[in-house]
Amino acid sequence: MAVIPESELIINKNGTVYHLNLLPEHISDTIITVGDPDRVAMVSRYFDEIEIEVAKREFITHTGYYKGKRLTVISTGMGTDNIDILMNELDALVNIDFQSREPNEEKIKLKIVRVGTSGSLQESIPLGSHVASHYGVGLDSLMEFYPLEQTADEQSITKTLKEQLGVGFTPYCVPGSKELIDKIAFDMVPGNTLTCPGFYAPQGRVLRGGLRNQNLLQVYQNFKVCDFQLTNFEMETAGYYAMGRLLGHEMLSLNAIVANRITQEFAKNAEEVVDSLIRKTLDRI
Ligand code: R1P
Ligand code: URA
Repeated sequence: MAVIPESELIINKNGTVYHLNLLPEHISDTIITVGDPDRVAMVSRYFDEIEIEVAKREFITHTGYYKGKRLTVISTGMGTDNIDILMNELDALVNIDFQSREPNEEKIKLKIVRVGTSGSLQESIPLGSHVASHYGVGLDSLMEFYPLEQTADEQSITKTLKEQLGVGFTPYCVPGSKELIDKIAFDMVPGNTLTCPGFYAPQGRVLRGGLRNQNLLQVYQNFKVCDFQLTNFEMETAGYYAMGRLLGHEMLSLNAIVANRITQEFAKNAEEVVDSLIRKTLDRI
């Protein structure tokens, strides 16, 4: 098997992977990810014991035990560019031998669950809901660079969205893990999550920068292919799902709805909505 050069898989002097700053033994195969670095402690405060705490840039990692189960929680910051780094480096930690710089013959499948905040695109999904992303639809450019394969149904969704948005790029569409949905999200609102490359104009928000497509929010809200509709948006889910498909990991994105863009409300108890999603996830993962 090909040796991966030093410039491609960068290993720090202390043997840790470049951005995450972690050694293979620092992580569990079951991982909760969050966008906000401060949310890591909101998860690990429920651990019986914290074994490892590592920080570099926006990637804060705590590994410990919750009711006897070894879990890792990592923050990613915002956006799919960070998910590119997170997923490649987590995969390298479990599937590449750092001594020989060769991929291991036997591949480890990680279970990765995102616990994030999100805005609702439907009046029927109110503030405080917990939405499980059955699909992630990406409007970001990450998958322009990977050989992602998509089914005919997935391609029909992204082709229609491209036409309706009138954009020059093709979105991508990938499902989450059915096993993780059944195990963790069985009582949550089933949804299809739009992953946007920004919080303002890409999500139809106007402060002073303006908006090219004045009907953007309506296009998202009314988008329909057979029974496929968009329920909510955020900034990472589709990147996770696509990288999970490419690298062979099991992925689930869970969304605490803190904004409803149709009713134009923002949750006054956003921390509580996130905390109850954290507790559900910890108990079921
Ligand atoms: C924007 O406020 C951020 O919140 C959402 C979006 O995906 C974006 O990262 O997720 P997190 O709360 O997990 O960061
Ligand atoms: N996160 C987002 O990306 N959008 C929202 O509206 C709320 C949280």
